[in-house]
Amino acid sequence: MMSLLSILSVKAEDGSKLWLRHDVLRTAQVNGVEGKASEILKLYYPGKQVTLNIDASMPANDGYRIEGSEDNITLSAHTQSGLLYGAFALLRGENESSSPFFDLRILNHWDNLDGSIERGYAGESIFWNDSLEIDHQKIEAYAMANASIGINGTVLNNVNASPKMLTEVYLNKVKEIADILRPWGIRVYISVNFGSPKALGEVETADPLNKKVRRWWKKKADEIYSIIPDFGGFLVKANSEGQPGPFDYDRTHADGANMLADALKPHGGIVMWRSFVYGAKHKGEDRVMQAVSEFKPHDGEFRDNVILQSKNGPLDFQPREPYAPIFDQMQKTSQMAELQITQEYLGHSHHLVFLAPMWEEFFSYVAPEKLKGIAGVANIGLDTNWCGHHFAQSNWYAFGRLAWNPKMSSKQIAEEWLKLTLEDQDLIAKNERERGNRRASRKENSSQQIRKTHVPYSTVYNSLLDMMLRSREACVDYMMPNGLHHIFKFDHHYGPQPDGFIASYPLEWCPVYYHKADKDGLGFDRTSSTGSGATLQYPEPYRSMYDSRETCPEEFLLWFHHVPWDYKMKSGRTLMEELEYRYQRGVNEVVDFIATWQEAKPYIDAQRWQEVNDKLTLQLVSAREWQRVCTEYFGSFTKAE
Ligand code: BDP
Repeated sequence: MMSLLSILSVKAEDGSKLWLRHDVLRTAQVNGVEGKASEILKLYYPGKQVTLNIDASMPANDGYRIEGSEDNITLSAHTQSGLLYGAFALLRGENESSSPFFDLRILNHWDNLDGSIERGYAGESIFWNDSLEIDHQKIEAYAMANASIGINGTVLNNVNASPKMLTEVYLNKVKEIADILRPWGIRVYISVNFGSPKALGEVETADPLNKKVRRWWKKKADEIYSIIPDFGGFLVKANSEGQPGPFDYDRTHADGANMLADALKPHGGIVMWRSFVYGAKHKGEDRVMQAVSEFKPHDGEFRDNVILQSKNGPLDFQPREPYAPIFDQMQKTSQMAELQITQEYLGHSHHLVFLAPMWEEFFSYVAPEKLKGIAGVANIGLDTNWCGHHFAQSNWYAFGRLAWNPKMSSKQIAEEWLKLTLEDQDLIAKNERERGNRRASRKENSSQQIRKTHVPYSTVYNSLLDMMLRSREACVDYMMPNGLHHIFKFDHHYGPQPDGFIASYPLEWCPVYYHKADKDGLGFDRTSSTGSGATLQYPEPYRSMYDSRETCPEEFLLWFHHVPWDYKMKSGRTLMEELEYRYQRGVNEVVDFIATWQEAKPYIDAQRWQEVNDKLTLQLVSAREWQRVCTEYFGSFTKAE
């Protein structure tokens, strides 16, 4: 089957086309999702006979069936979105039927209404700005990119939500955006501030059991659905990091979530209630335990249109964390996982870190079957290449593909992305020709000076793939090996600050709270016997495995144990030697990535090659800083009296 690659025109390569390197929306608008599917096929699948067919006997989801031969294909689906996803699958060169694992495949934008983005490293918001102007073309391109990887929902504003979001002016903007996204099968959701009725001055309280408050939210939901009939629902961060919530009125998370759920229920909307909480009810308890402490007692109390949304790890999007035990602990509550695509703790948009291996690791602990959906904190902004780093596009891509099929391997995803995004058949052919010519002329004239030959494309391709697949482990090594966590600089989270302590800050923001380095050793004791007992939140076999220093996987050792400096690791090295070894290994990896990128030069367009090369240089500087600062700081304890 003809693949997308052979029909692309790939000239100006500034990354703006993502993995869809063809002109977006060249034809007249066709309404409806079926319209988009046929439009895409006509445009990018020329000369093919594809019959589109809505088949009500198929399962009622967004899946599709591909039948027939190369030049006479029938694409069937139960829904119009299914046809659209099938059309994109054909463009990727796939010819197998498929259906999505999760019904909810949602991006979370942490975009503020003034256009800034919390933890965004790719420019300002594509949705919001002070002039309230919506760039239709941009948003349509965004919609198409999402549809091409199966994403079917998007939360348009930051979880630290402004109450203004619920005012008429902004809701009309949400409607405008929803109208652009709808033909691409994407629903809109918004983050809401729990205190809105009070903050907007419309009710004197935001108490979820107060009648006026409940009425206010019902009316608000009715108003939203009157202009956006397929509105998805609310995402809520409550009683977390200073946000208002039900605790302000002595009510529970269930009281708060259920009130919103009741308002949305008649319209079919959902509430995604976040479990990212610390420092409210259980202040002083080990931070990684607080979500379970707060939510477990309310398991079973939530309405059926409430979904508890939890980050993959119990702390906060670190380069490596054990999985969050809340996924096991809540057994009567619907749950979804929140992954962070934007690289807040993984080098921002300066570091090349392919995140699929991290998410694959998460799914190896938390069976996707336990989850209703998956949310990804977007890395998208107004930068020409959308994500700040060309390779960061692969993380947006990977999120979508995993939301469709969480059993896909990182390797499969990386291969797809590399082929769609970076390969330039003309350049490959040109270079292969040149290599051939050089070989021929060497044979004819052996005395001719042999110029350095290009590495063949197949070798380069394998190295690029390898680089992507190793990049997350490299990041763990040069930032926080062996279970170290949260030793970032305050506030911006780029770079190391292992000595970080500010008395006026919550202890949970201070690196020293997490690594607990002292003259005896390093690491957070979370064991049941002498530590915080966080291990007890895990079921067997993890509980016992993590609880004992001997059986705890070394990648989590300092997460669960306070370990003597001269402790013998499996490698035979002492703990301190092991850390030194890993920091060095991480740095070496980045050096190797740079060499790989040099080899790839002949095969990559000049602009993207140069931009990635510049970023790799920054990444190496940063990796070396991590290595130097951390080994010096931890080393100073081993030398102490
Ligand atoms: C932390 C971020 C902060 C977010 C918070 C959250 O530093 O900006 O608001 O998570 O997820 O990782 O609510």
